[in-house]
Amino acid sequence: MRSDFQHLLVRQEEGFVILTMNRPEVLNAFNDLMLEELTEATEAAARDASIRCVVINGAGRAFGAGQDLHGFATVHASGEPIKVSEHLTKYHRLIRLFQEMPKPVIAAVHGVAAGISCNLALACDMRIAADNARFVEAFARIGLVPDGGGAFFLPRLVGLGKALEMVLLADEISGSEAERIGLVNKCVPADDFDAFILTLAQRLAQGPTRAYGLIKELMYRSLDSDLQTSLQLEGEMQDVAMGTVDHRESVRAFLEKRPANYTGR
Ligand code: LHQ
Repeated sequence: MRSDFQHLLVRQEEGFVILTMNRPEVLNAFNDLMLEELTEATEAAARDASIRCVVINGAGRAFGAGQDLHGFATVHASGEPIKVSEHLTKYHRLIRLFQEMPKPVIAAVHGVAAGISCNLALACDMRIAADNARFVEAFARIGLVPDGGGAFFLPRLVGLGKALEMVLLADEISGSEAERIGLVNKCVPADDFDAFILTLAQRLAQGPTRAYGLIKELMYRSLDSDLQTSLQLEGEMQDVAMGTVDHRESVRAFLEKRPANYTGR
């Protein structure tokens, strides 16, 4: 994977990659280039079979502050009619990549995660927060609706009532509160955060990657399915999972009373 990006750091580890949004002077607010670079690197990570887990985080003191508002001021000043929906499709591509890549994607959130940065974290498979994390569905603060899949993911994670409270009031949610309401999987002390993320990514990268990909597909497709469709799908997915090298290896390992050695095949 190329790593000479302007606003993205790429740290390649054994079996996983950490993609770090890198515009710390504006709390990693998105400009067009950072979005393009994150999308390109995510696509490369999705394609690369040697990468079995992807971590997304932010440089400096934050995860991300949403869309860069400086660009908004320029657009408003131009007096041109504003059609942001086309621009949003670029974020939608990234969200679909997170969902569709057959390997786990972790959002590692420290400091503030606001606006579309917050919602990109919600589109990842797992979210780990540092105890200094601040989640803000900032949209209503500037008279906008939640974008970046927020209306889809947020109520599914925290329930409709809490989701509406978060988007209507746009108040900050701390890391510990985020854990309590199910917005994140775990809140970790800031001092232990980097080590925790590395250990988790390593664990997932050493797991049964084919099964992880099938699990993602089954779970995400079931969200929009009726029971019968989901039951049908689980059978199809299990047929595939039963044929994987990792499944056979894990059964052998169980019978031989030793840890399984998953190769992701
Ligand atoms: C920023 C930003 C920022 C530029 C901090 N832009 N500079 C809509 C339409 C289309 C496409 C995609 O998405 C969207 C949805 C969106 O995401 S709209 C944007 C939503 N985000 C916001 O409204 C957040 C605006 N920022 C804030 O409210 C605060 O900065 C937060 C609460 C994030 C952090 O507060 P503090 O920790 O007190 O930091 P700060 O305000 O001092 O910010 C530090 C610097 O970062 C500062 O620059 P400066 O030169 O004064 O040091 C800010 O201007 C800059 N910054 N967010 N989105």
